[in-house]
This record gives sequence, structure tokens and C-alpha cells, in this order.
Amino acid sequence: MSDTTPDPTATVPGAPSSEPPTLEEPTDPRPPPPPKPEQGTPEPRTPTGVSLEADPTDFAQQGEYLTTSTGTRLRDTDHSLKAGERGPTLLQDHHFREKMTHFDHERIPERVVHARGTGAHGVFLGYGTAGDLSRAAFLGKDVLTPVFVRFSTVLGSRGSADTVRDTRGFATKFYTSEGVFDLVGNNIPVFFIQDGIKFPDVIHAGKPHPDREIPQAQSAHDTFWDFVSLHTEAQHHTMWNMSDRGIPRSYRTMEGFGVHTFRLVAADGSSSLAKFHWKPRLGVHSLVWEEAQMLAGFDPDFHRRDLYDAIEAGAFPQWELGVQVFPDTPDQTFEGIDLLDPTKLVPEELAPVQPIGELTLNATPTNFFAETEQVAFHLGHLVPGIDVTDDPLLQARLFSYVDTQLTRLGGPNFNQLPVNRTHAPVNDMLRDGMHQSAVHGGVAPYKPNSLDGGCPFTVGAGEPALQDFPAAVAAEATKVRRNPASFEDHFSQTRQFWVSMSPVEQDHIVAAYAFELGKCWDSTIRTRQLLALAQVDDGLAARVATRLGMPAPASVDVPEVEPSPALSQIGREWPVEGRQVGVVVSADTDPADVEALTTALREALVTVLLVAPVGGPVWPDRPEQAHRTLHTARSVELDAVVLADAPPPLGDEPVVDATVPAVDPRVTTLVSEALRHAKPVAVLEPSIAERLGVDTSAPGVLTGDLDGLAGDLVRALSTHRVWERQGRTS
Ligand code: HDE
Repeated sequence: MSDTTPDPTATVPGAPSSEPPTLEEPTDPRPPPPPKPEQGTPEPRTPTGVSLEADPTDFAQQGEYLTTSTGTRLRDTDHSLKAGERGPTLLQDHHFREKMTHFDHERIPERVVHARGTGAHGVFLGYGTAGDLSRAAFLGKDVLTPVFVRFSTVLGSRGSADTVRDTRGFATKFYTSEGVFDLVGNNIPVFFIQDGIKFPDVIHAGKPHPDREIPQAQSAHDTFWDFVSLHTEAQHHTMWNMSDRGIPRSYRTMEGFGVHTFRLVAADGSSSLAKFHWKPRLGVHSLVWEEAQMLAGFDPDFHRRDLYDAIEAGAFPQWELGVQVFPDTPDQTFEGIDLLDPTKLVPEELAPVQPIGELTLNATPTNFFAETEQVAFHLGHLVPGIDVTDDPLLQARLFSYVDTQLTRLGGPNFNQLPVNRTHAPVNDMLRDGMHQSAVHGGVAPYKPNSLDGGCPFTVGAGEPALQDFPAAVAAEATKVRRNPASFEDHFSQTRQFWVSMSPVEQDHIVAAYAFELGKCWDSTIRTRQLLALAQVDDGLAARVATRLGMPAPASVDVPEVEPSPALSQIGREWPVEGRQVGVVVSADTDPADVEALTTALREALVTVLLVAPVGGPVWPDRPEQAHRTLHTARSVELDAVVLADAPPPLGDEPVVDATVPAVDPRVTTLVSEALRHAKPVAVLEPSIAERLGVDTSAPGVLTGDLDGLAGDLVRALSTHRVWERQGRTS
């Protein structure tokens, strides 16, 4: 035999797998087979060339020098390559083309709803109290799970203002040991519509008019009220929008709700129905409407800034996760309330919220786009122990969320984006597609197979797995496009919300309806909405009608309802962490007084902003810098004002008439707005109050010695506002 004759015992090239297949389909679970010896894979590197072993903070940028996207160092990025100094740019300038092409494609489609949002990282601590209800591992006692939360408004575009009147999104991604769980909720416990097929309708009605594309990010226009006055199942949600819930003070002071009824499944296979609630530790608080409007101009990023400033200041926002639990009965109702109707809530007085864990937000994003913009939530991101129900709104969402990411994030691999990656091991059979960043081994992404040793295997009975709870469906169901009769009551819970409000909250609701309907051009739409309000409460309808200058609709029979005190936002005391107090100072103020007060307030984790006539050091010989000037400060970013001084005008503002006021008019405006918005105002010297004409006997105007003042201020802040100044409290 010559040396070149092939060895007949050698393997013929082209074996499809690294291991020979078995005749029978493999059934014993095992890890994937190793790669074939001749196979290589790209060396694992981050998208910017760093070894995966590197510190995560080095992943995005490396080295001292500017490079191309493929890591070649650049000498010049300020001039394009031209045919001579005054000549045309050359097509061969690939650095210019790379830079410009990438820039041209920096934007992705904004979310069709919830485009305006703000994200933060945090951690969820399981209390273990849900053990009998759900087998979900992350709910276990003392289990810590990383989370990413995105808050949002619904209607506005990505650049719209934070403080508009709207529903807020409250979406949480839990990176649990058993896979990602997304709880995609709102700050309002009920929704506009009962069946997901109406979602495009309500959103088209709420978005700006298609012809002029106005108004931006608001519901105060004809198409919105046209829809909700005709489609009256929206009235309950709309009443919440018109209440103070529509204008939260902060994301930190919002409740969150899963809205739908979910099904929890315990380790023994038993099930219960449940509604999720997030309860903010700081209480539920809102802006007043004038503040919200002013902030939209003065600081459109108010909620985003508030969240990030609080986290930076160490006042980490916290919520308790709780569940209302109901027996999983065939009729899926509780105390006569249809649990599959997402326009209904279950009053907490009937089913208390049981705490099951605690969320703490403790880090801001490093890169807004990579994290907040690319985060992709989906109701189908479930873990063992949490399952869905047949709520027709929920069912539609199970389709919509993946579908929308395909367009928004450019293909089916959005779960591979860093913020979406699970922390649990993945062994799927999904392959290829746009932006694939995994290098899958093996040859058999199909089942059954024997070439990849049968891998991957499905989980055996008794092991935790995605739940397909064997819920019964009607034995002789007929295909219908119809709601159950129980969905037809649109007004009793709307009325329950109204009668549960305190008088001052009712006043705000009346004013909100009058504003929104007053912005509608068409009087038929106003009339129709007044008729809907009459079905809630004839007093409410009459008060709104008076403000609109329209006749009150005739009284109609309204449902008998019990108030639910848990729905009201006022009447208690809450922690004040992260509240903002502005202290008006000047070089003439005694720095010792200011220091004593600010130290005491900062100990209560209140943020203190020194507001001085001009920027720079407040006192020539001391380090304290002005945080705001009279030119940049406005009352609406403050929860309370301390007047340590009332400086005279600087003389840098145009004089409107010949009289020069004793106090800078910007201080007068600041104080009058703070008083009008029912905020505490503390005055260090009686002469300051005199110069400003502030009545020191008015509720919430605090005076007295410095020792007591900080404590009084914290107490006044703990009720959120000085409600007596808003008129009626009972
Ligand atoms: Fe959403 N919703 N939604 N929604 N939703 C989206 O998904 C949709 C509904 C909610 O911060 C979209 O990724 C349909 C209820 C939040 O990224 C989209 C229906 C609740 C967020 C979508 C609803 C929500 C979204 C747009 C009726 C409260 C922001 C971009 C069947 C329980 C998530 C995206 C984030 C986002 C569809 C109803 C909350 C288009 C079809 C009810 C907090 O898929």
C-alpha cells in the first residue's frame, strides 16, 4: 500500500454531529453535545471588542483613542476626505460614510403608545408570603431578584412633557432564576376597554387629530371625548384620569396595578385568581392641575428628573407588591364582580391587598437608549406559578407586545439585547434572524432529533415549567363576537369612585372635566359627555355643566354604591424622603440659621435647594453655592418654600411701572404660587412675612424658632399638601 492510499478505517468527512445518533429518540435529559473538533466559533467579545472577562463597565468603550466601529484608530474625524482643500468630498471616504450612515440610523420607531418613558434598575425582595399561592421562585422568602422598571405616559410622543394629564405605565421586568417575568401595569387599576380589539380605536381617539397633529400628549380634545362618551365602558377609567391620579406628583408616589386578573398556581397544583398591586412607601400623591401645566413648560422632564435625583440622593423609591386573592371558581366572579372585566376593580375593603414582596429602585440607567428605549416587555414573559386568564384584554396583549417589538427593535431577536437578557440558562430552538448575537452549536434545532442527542429536552411532569393551567372552557362554546352580559354595567364603579373621593378631590375632578370638555370644539360632544356624567352623579354633571355654561342634564336613576375609602389619596401621613424644599436666601441672610435648618431637613432625606438672587457662592466668604437663582427657580419644582430672606429687586428686570417693589417680584411670585398650590411655607423672620404680605396665621404658614421649624416642615410635608388651603376637606 502506498503512503497516499486512504486509510479505510478513517472517518469519512461530513458527519452531521459530534456524536453518532442512537436508533431510538433519546429521552434522558442531558446537556447539548460538544462541538465537532474541526468547528470554531468567534472568540467571545463584546460588541466593542472587549473580552467578556472584562469588567462590565469596560464593555462599551475601550482604550484611549478614537476608532472606527471595527477598532482601527483614527487620526482625524473633523474633516472629510476631499479632492483638494476646496474640492468635492470623495466617495471613498469610508470613515465619513460610516459616521454619517450610523448617525442617519440612530433612531428607532418610538412606541406606538407609552413612547415617553423613564427607566431605572432595582431589586425585588420576596417576603415568602405568597408560598401557598404561587410556586414562583422569586416570591420565596428573602429571594433577591434584579429588576428593571419603566414608567411612562400613554399618549404623548417620546419628547412630550412628563406632567400631562394621562394614565401612567408601570412596567417591571424581573430577571428571575426561572426566566424573565414582566408585570406590565398602569397607575390606574381599570382600563378604558374590555376587549383588546378596541385598543386601536381608543388610542386613535386619544392621539392628536390626524389632520393637524394637535394636541400633543393630552386627552382634552374632541376625538377623545367623542369616543369615550359613545363607548361608555371607558367612563370608569376616564373618571380616574380626571381625578388627581391623572397628574402624579412623582413616579415615586404612584400606585401600580396589573389591572387584569391573573392565575397563581402553587407547587401542589392548586390555583387562585389574583390582582397585582404596587403600593408606594411614600404614599400616593399628585400635582395640582396648574402645577402640572406650568411644569410642562418649565421642566418637561420633571418626573424623569425627580426619579433620577431621588435615586442619586439615596432616597431610593420603594413599593410593596401585593395581591388581592380570589377563589378560582368556574364563574370567575368575586362578590358579584366579574374578574375577567378589566374595567372593574375589586374594592380593597372586600379583598385586602396582601403584601408579598418589596421593590427598591437603586440605580439609574447608564445609557438611556440601550436600556430604557430598548427594553421590551411582554405579557407572555411568565414564570412557573403565574399564568394568564381569559380576560379578553389580556388575551389581546399576549399577541400585541411581541408583534410591536418586531417593528420597534428590528426583528425577532430583541430578547438578546442586554437589558432584555434573562439571567436564567437559555436552550431554545429559535435560530437566525436580524441581529442574531448568539452562535448556536449543533445541527438539530428541531424536535424530535437524535443528531444532537435529543437536546434540548422538555421538562418532566412535576418540575416547575411554564404553566398551561388546565382551566375549563365552556363545554359547548359557540364562536361569537360578543361580551358576556356582566360586562354591561359601565357606571356603578364609576359612581363608586366619585362617592369615595373627599370634597377637595371631587372639586379637582369637576375642574378637570370642565377643562377637558371646555377644550372640545364641538358642543354635541360636550352634551353627550354630560349625559354620561349624569349616569354617574347628577351633582357632578350639573357642576361641570355650570362651568361649561351649558344646561345640566336631567337626573337619571343612578346605582346604589358603597364608598371605598381606600380610593381616596388624602387624610394620612407619609415619609418625606426625596421631597424638595427651596430656601430663599441672599448674602444678607444669617448662614448659621440656614445651615441649622438645612442640616435638619437633610437628615430627613429632604433635598434642600438654595435659591439666591444670582448664581455662585451665596456668601462671599463661604463655600455654599446657589442651587437655583431667582431667574431659574419656580415654585412648581418645590414641595415647600422656606423664606430665609426676601431680597429686594436686583434691578436686572425691566421695570413695568415707576414703583420699585420692596421685594424682588420673582420672590413674590414664588411664594404666591406656593401658597396657591397649598404648599407649606416657612418664614424665618416676621419682617419677611410683612414685606411679602404673607398671613402668618394661615394654615401651613410656619413660623417660630429654628429648632421647631424643621420638624414642623417635615410634618407639614408628610400630609403632602396643606389641604385646608384648597378649600373643603370634609
Ligand atoms: Fe399596553 N402596549 N396594550 N397596556 N402597555 C404597549 O408595547 C396594548 C394595556 C402598557 O414601558 C405596547 O412594547 C394593547 C393595559 C405599558 O415599554 C403595545 C392593549 C395596560 C406599556 C401595547 C394594551 C398596558 C405598554 C407599545 C389592549 C396596563 C409600556 C410598545 C389589549 C395593564 C411598556 C410596547 C414599556 C405598551 C399594546 C392595554 C400597559 C403596542 C393591544 C391594559 C405600561 O404592544
